[in-house]
Amino acid sequence: MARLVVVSNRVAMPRERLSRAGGLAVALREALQAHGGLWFGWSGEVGEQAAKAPHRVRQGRVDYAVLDLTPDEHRQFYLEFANATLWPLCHYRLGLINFNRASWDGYLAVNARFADALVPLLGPDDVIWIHDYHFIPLAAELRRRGVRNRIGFFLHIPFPAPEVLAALPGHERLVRDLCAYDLIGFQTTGDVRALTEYILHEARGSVAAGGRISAYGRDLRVGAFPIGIDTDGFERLATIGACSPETMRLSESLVGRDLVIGVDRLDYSKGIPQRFEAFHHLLGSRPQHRGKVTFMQIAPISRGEVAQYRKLRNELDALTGRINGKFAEFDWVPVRYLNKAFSRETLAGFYRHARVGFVTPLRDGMNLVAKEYVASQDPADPGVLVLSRFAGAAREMQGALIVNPYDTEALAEALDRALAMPLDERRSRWEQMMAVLRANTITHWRESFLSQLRA
Ligand code: ADQ
Repeated sequence: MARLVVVSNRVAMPRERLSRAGGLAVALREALQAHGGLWFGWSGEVGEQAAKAPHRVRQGRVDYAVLDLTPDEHRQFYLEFANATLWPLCHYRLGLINFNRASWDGYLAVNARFADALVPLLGPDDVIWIHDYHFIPLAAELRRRGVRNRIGFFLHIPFPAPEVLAALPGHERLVRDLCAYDLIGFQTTGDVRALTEYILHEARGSVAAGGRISAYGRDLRVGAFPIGIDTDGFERLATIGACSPETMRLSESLVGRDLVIGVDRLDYSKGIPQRFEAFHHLLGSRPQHRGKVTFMQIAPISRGEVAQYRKLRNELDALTGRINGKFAEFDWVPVRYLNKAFSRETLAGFYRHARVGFVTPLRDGMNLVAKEYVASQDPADPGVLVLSRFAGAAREMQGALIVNPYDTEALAEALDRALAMPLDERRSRWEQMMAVLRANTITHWRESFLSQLRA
């Protein structure tokens, strides 16, 4: 079978512990190992020199090739255009978009430089799979350099509706470049619809059955490939994690109180302040929960150099103080807020211990935390997932209590209902969700994308 070339912003190098890197990195590395492959991307380092050739390492059948970014590239490509323009745009946060031409040029220039470095590493039969919003123009840059290989793209975050996308100066160029791929994969059918509407109404292209697109002189396909998790692996991890010293200590510290858990990168797309407000409202409107429920939010700092993220941190610090100041007792603190990462095993143990998984993004491509929470539950006594309708995962996790994260009272009601839900109902909801997670694992996701790309 043809060699696989994976391109992603961050590359999980061989020395990196995959238990930290997560399910996606494991799945991609497995695919590379199966038939031999190359993983190409940013090293995660910033260096003064814009090296032409990447730094290379080989382990087993996998080559790793990474480039550093210069300080200007890091600012314009990564901090500004990727994370302060495309990220808020794709999450429907037009008010947070920060656009300037220098960063757009920087984004295109990094894609061009990465294409220059990748071309000499490619063989004629390689199948190339590019990931995420950092590298949308990469296929077009490769085509300009004569690359004729099959190239696929998977977008991990939402693809915005045409009215939203049109707010981006340069949207035509971005979609035109997107059409240089042979296969585009999105998380949901909603994302597919957003692109096909753009193709029909803005690009004046055509769309036929099976996601066949003709636009800008190219024929390509688009489809929904909802990403999954390593379901069996997570189940096992949770059984081990449930007996870990950390979970034991968590359990002791709760002295029999119910736990509501939130786990996210500290990001404004995740709806964390809305979650805090809802818990505040629950305690205020339903006094029976005071002293009986603890809400633990785990949110390691992410993209700390971007201004919007610093603002969010301040907001959450203040909310924690406000809720705890108002409701805490000498022997109970309602909110535990931790800016820390934990091992996957510890997280799985915490999930299993929590009566409610509280996942309320304002927009999210998929949200793997929702799926991991479900896979970690004890089948005999599962907890309840409260899930935003705006997470891609809501399309599959129908057994969750589906909520509108903008409606504080409805969120508090859902928490109240989840905390009181009888065992029978919890089990039947959980079984529905587990059946989906068993059918659509991360391996299934990867193989269905790659088999369509190779076809
Ligand atoms: P993210 O926005 O990072 O991913 P998510 O899907 O929830 O969001 O994945 C986060 C991962 O990080 C999960 O595996 C989670 O366990 C882990 N994690 C979070 N907090 C942690 C902590 N404190 N300690 C350890 N691990 C932690 C993007 C998109 C999503 C999409 C994924 C995958 O934004 O919508 O689901 O890619 O496609």
